[in-house]
Amino acid sequence: MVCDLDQEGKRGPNPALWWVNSQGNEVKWSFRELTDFTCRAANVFTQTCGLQQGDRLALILPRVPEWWLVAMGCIRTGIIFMPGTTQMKAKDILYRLKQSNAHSIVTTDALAPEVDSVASECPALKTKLLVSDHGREGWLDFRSLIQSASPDHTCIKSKTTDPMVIFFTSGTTGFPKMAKHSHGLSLRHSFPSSRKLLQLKASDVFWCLSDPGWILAVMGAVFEPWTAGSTVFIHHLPQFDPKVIVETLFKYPITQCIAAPSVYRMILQENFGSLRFPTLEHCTTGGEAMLPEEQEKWRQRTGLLVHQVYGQSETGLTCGTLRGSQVKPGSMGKAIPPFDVQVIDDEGNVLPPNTEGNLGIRIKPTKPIGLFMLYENDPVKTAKVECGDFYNTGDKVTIDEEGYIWFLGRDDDIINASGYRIGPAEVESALAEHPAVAESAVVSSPDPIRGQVVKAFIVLTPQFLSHDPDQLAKELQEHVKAVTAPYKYPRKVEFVPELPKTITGKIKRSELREKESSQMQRQ
Ligand code: BCO
Repeated sequence: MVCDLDQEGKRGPNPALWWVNSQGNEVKWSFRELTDFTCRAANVFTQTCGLQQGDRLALILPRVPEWWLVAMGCIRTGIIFMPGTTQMKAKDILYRLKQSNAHSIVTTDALAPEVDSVASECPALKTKLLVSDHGREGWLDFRSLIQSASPDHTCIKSKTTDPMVIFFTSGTTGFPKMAKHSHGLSLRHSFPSSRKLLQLKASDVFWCLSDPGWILAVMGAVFEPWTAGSTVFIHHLPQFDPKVIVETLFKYPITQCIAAPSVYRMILQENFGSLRFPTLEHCTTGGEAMLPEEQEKWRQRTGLLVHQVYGQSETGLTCGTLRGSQVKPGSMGKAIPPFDVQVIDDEGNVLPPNTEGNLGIRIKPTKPIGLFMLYENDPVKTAKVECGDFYNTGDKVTIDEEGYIWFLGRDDDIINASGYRIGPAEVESALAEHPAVAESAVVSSPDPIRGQVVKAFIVLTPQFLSHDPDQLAKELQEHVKAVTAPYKYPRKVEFVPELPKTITGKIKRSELREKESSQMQRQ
């Protein structure tokens, strides 16, 4: 089990965690130290904070070593942790705390005021833990508590079916759903079928570039590497900068990395002299689709193939191209057992090879280990994604005769912008708070670097009709960045006199989406 980090001193000599930042600071923990610190974190939660198995804890930290202590401390105690990106604003945090009835939150200086501004609306919230070098009134100081806590802790005997983590995931309607996973999510990474994907060894230094708010980081920066005894490499990366990534890959002995396709594209777009990294052996990508030409360009520049994986917050690693197996550029590889992945129609019938349909994961007669349990507090949405004997991902794919799966897109309103899953309602609701917006419709628009970007079609209120459109577009973008997580802001804005609607008044987002796609194709 991942929690037995030290395995009685049997781990290799390499650090378990290696954290660096651009100021030259470094933290290296052995597996023994990590066991010690995560036991201390467990004791802080249960003894100091009075948290119990099944309680919920919101974990909103940037890439700092304490993130790993909190996550592992929760796993040891059975406290359900809920990772979230530090891009969140007060409104996003309030929604999460209320929906989940969170008992505790761990965050940083930057977000503490946002939490304080909404905490009175969250009666279940009992403890607030701050990861900082400074104290703050009403907050417990996580760093000093870790120093004084006992390193003796007995890990709970969790069942595979006990809840472990909740990911908030955007849907086509409304606000994010809570995809609840059991401890089976971590267990699955120890299955031989899962180990074949990256074939990590104790000597590997593995860098997952995803923000720790997403499932990709929980898998790629915790379960995958630590199950193998590899080093988890972390760069603080407060802002994304391709130059820092390239320098890091030259400077440190990183052997494997995983990042969204947009990261690879943004590196390729820059004029770097050489991309022949001295120790990098294996590259993986996930979160959005990568085009064959992009994979080929990366191979030409680095000499390395990019291996695609596919998954959702609901499913974890679902398919991928195993290390050492044939890479079919543009394909996201084959199903990873125990998932039985099939292409299904809307009734759950299995379709033959090379036929477009939905990517389905068989859940009957037995739900596979590693698939989410349910959407918390939402039986209707949980039932909606069940389709015959399958969980319906809603992603359109085909599968070829050899079992390779090819992503085609979605036919609903979800936007996948540079690996972020964004629901239109979240952006439309943020826009609606601005006095200039009478109505808006938010859709995806194709983008050569980010795959897709958020585009907002906006009907203005009469008093703003005479405003300078460029300036107003900028103002609305800044407004969205200020009221919700900025990754959702509309990178494109178009003012329109009216929105296309059905007879019943429903906005026809599909019409706007198609208009965007055909316009981009013509360019
Ligand atoms: O581009 P702009 O500068 O106009 O705006 C950016 C940021 O500058 C800005 N921002 C960030 N923090 C802010 C802020 N503005 C105000 N206040 C703050 N506190 O907001 C915009 C954020 O957009 P971004 O995050 O896309 O920024 P960026 O820097 O361009 O990053 C590019 C990527 C590629 C690094 C980023 O998009 C990214 O990390 N994408 C990957 C996401 C990911 O990991 N997805 C995986 C999900 S899990 C999954 O899919 C399952 C797979 C198995």
